[in-house]
Amino acid sequence: MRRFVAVAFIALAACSSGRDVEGDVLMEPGQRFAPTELTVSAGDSVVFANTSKETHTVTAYGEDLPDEAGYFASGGADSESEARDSLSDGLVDPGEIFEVTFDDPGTYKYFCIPHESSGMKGTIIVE
Ligand SMILES: [Cu+2]
Repeated sequence: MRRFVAVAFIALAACSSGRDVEGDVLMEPGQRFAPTELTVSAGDSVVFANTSKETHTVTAYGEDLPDEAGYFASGGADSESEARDSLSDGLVDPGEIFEVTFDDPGTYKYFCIPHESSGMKGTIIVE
């Protein structure tokens, strides 16, 4: 039991500067998406990975979506207002990912609900 506690402590210390998880767009320490703009091809999937120690959401701005496109948000909400109303459902924990497949060309703007006012926003361009 003592040994288990010691191992757990080391694991926490190793993560102090952020979480080791891979993705195409990172939710980085400092409340930002990186890169803030990413261009992909229609049909591609984009993995949003939370490499910070805070929880975040990946939430589409509903009004800015291309005409044909379906709405997307971590947590599976069907609209921006639903996503905002069910914030806790959409939270992506540190070390977790959220994946979206973009079938329709266009520009997709999105944000993190808790950190929208801090400017935590991004854009996916689908060609
Ligand atoms: Cu955030």
